[in-house]
Amino acid sequence: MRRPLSFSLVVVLSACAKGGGGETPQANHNLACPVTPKASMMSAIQAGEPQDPFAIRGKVLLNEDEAGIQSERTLNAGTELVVLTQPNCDLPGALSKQLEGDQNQRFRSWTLKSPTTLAKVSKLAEKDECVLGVADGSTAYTTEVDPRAAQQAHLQRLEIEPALPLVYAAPFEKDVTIAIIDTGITLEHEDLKEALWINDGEIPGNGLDDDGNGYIDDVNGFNFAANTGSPKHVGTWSGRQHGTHVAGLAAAVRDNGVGISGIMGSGAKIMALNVFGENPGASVKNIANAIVYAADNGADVINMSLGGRGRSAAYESALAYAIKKGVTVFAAAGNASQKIGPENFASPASYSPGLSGMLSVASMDTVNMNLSRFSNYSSTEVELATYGSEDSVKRLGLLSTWIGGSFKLYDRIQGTSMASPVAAGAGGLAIRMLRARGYSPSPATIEGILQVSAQSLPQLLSYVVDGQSLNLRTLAEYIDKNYPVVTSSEKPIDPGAPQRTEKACAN
Ligand SMILES: [Ca+2]
Ligand SMILES: [Ca+2]
Ligand SMILES: [Ca+2]
Ligand SMILES: [Ca+2]
Repeated sequence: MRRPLSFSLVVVLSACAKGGGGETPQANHNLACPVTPKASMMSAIQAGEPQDPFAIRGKVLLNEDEAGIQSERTLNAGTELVVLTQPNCDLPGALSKQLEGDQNQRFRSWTLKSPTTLAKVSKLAEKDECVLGVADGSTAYTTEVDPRAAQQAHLQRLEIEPALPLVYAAPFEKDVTIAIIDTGITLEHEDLKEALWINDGEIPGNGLDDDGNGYIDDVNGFNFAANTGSPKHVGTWSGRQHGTHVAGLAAAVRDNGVGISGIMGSGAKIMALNVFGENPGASVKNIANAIVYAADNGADVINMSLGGRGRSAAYESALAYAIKKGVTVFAAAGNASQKIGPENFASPASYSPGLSGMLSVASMDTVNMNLSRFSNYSSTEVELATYGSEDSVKRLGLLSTWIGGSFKLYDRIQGTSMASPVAAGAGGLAIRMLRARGYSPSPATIEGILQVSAQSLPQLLSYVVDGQSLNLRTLAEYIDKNYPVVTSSEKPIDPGAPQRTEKACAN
């Protein structure tokens, strides 16, 4: 069930199969294609002239033929490209002197140290006498399974395996963008870097707001606390690990043979919005600005694994704005083991009952499907429960991505902060599935579907509306059954939120 990554061997090889004519090597720009060199060699022999069989002066191609015009495509730092060089070239240029690998090797690797665009790579390769072309690199893995997915008990409890074939049954190009409003994200993390949202209109590191959205150098998101273009975690405070963990639960890359699996581990992009900076607390101003940024820059889902006490009109208006612009919002219910609601108002979770298109999320233990010991609750105010711990009595959390460096790359923590991105990933799956079927679901529709398709668990009835517990199989089956593929060429429509009476029962 391996799906292509953004830079995957699968993509390159499929391009190869399509371009396999081989009669005119100049026209075939795919460097990974084994047909081209052979064809080229044949014509060279026939012409009786000694010629480098790889000498196709087409340069830089990075799968343009697969995805159309994409010279503005941004390539993240850490991206690995494969460069085809002249044999033993002793005129190293700007690109070739940065290559890794033995100089005798024709194909060498180039890892980008800073983000750049495809157009810039093309220009660099064009000027470099030693470079014949550049292709998308990728790593081929000996296994297609994420090695630590077996340690993610919540994936089994959510029945993700039977859900995924239904979710991805219909092909669909556009990724779902999930904004993580949190403490920042380890952008170079091996299991997150390929899933980062990229602001195509922004040129990195030039000190300019190229796309005119009001934020300078916001390539993967923004740091609202420090007012910088890098949303990476900063400082030395312990909470800085939080955002990376949350992001991995929602959207760490699935089936890449590395680490864990996010709930939406394919077809998702993570927009990193750091509202904490180096502070253990985030201001409402920064959070409200981040919500508006997500809405204005194409997010489909917002996750807020954060909370405080009391109301703020800034929160309310920012949340209403985002939902109106089509963003479904998820918020952690909080970890005080308290009943929340109008008398004990938890911000932003307590806005959820009043907003169709926003859900607050309580936490459950995977070990027994009970409410986690720490989780806030309310049978009228908290709209969904899902896993945020494996065993909250033993303080055993969920495994997800961690910041690395002198710390682990994967670790366990627990909280409603973990349950919320699990639900946000499920929201992303529902959006993807409905869009692929020709619909344009509103946030209210997504909230309704998540609630109606949830399993009602008796042990949760006192804690969550209707005891609703997320289950990905029942979610995907519900959409499959109730939203047939629309083949009309008309503009996609919002199918509308389902009626509560349609609610599925647990079995
Ligand atoms: Ca900008
Ligand atoms: Ca810029
Ligand atoms: Ca993975
Ligand atoms: Ca709601």
